[in-house]
Amino acid sequence: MRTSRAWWATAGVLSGLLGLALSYAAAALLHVRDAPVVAVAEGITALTPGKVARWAIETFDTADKKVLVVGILAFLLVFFAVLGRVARTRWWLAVTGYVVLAALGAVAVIAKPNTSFTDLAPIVVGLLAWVVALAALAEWLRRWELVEASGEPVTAPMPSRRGFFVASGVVALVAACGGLLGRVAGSARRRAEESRRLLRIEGVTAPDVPPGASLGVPGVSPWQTPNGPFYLIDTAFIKPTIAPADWELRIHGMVDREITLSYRDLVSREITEDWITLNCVSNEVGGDLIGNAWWSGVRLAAILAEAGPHPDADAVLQTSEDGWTCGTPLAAMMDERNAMLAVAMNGEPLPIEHGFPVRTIVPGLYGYVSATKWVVDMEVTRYDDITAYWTEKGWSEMGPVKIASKIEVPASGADVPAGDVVCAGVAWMQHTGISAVEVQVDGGAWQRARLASTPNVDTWVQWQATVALDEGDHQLRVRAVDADGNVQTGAIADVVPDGATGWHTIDVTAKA
Ligand SMILES: Nc1nc2c(c(=O)[nH]1)N[C@H]1C(S)=C(S)[C@@H](COP(=O)(O)O)O[C@H]1N2
Ligand SMILES: [Mo]
Repeated sequence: MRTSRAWWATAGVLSGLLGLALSYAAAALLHVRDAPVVAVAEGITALTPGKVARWAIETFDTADKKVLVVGILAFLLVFFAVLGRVARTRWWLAVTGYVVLAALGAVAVIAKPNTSFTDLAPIVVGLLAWVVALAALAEWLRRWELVEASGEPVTAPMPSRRGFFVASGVVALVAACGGLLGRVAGSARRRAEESRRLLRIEGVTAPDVPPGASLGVPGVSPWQTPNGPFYLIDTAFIKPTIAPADWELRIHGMVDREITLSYRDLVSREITEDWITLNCVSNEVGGDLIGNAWWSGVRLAAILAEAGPHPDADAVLQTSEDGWTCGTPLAAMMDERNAMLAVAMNGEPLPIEHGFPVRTIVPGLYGYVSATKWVVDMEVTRYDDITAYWTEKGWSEMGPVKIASKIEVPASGADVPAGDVVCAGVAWMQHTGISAVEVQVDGGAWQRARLASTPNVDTWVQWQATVALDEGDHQLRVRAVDADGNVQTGAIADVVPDGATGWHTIDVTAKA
């Protein structure tokens, strides 16, 4: 009787895994974008207050989502074991447990935008698998217990015990096959990757770094950020995988003519290309959620002009394939700046995680109000009538970038040889430009740094200065001045609600 407790728990875990595996396979087969567990994880993220979400991103870095999914799976394993044991004496309570889990999953799925009934099918499959598998295993366990309880000498091998093991093996095998099937069916990503690899977009060029843009100081971020190390920020657990042939962008709302663009329509237009620095509103002072790339795409001003926005419209509500939204000032998309539907990054089709096949790039605005990856919908509208993913969480409606600068060399906390010390880094104020960078030692006078050149006002600029440090501890500080003469403020502001401010300050020790 003792040992059979453990077998009930095992039966619970096996049934639980079977249900998860089959729901995962069903999700993949039905092309439901998220398996239920992932939907729950996304739901938890969406409900997480901004502060906690930021803490998670800082603590686990980009692994934050994996940590959450693994945490949910660990919780489920324990829960399944408990349900197995509960089923021994209170069958209906165990079934209720499954139903509650399934209901949670269903709520998470329904909470996502554009859900249909097929999106719930994986949950129904999983729930049925749980109940059927546990019922089958429980049947054998009860027989086994009856034989043991009868007190008669047990002749090995006991048929009921063997029956339980055979049934368990079958459940485990089906679960494994289900998991495998899910993986195979999850080939959407592979298809998108394949089409991306074969894609050649006419008019897209791979640039060289403009002469003079890089000062070549070791330790400073490369002026052109390669695609691999380019920072990644989004709310998608599983990145949307859209083959160009399946992509469409609908432009509608307060317009004279609704437009639907296919990928072919888009890339047959004139391609515009530019160096543009993209940064995240969540970038702390001195942080590295920033990158500079050569973007190729089609100017949004031309496309929007064709749609004919109404004069009283002031915003564009952009939606991505995975349901993320942001509100962008219509004016910023239509003025002389190079706001574009980007199809390539650094001369290559967009990497899938950076928005393949099409994303928005608007110079001068933080990503959260402009840089929609996997963009599929643009509604011309009014700010008064909309909210978006991050504004619902307390971030500002408007997100123009703020002037900023940082010291990359020497590294914070470094030991440097006393004497003349090279100090270098980057500064940025996209769509305005930087006119000067100044450094300060131990609160003394501000010293002008040398600036590299830039091809336009939309990129960051490298700077370099030489400061004299005598032996001992020192504090180095940097600030920038924009092309309009505005000096970067030293007032410290948090990243919420519209971007951090303050002078990047580091400590170094000069040694003889
Ligand atoms: N679909 C989608 N697009 C998105 C986001 C997102 O969560 N989902 N995040 C935005 C934010 S906050 C930033 S800073 C940029 C980051 O773009 P990157 O990951 O290519 O660097 O993408 C923007 N576009
Ligand atoms: Mo961001």
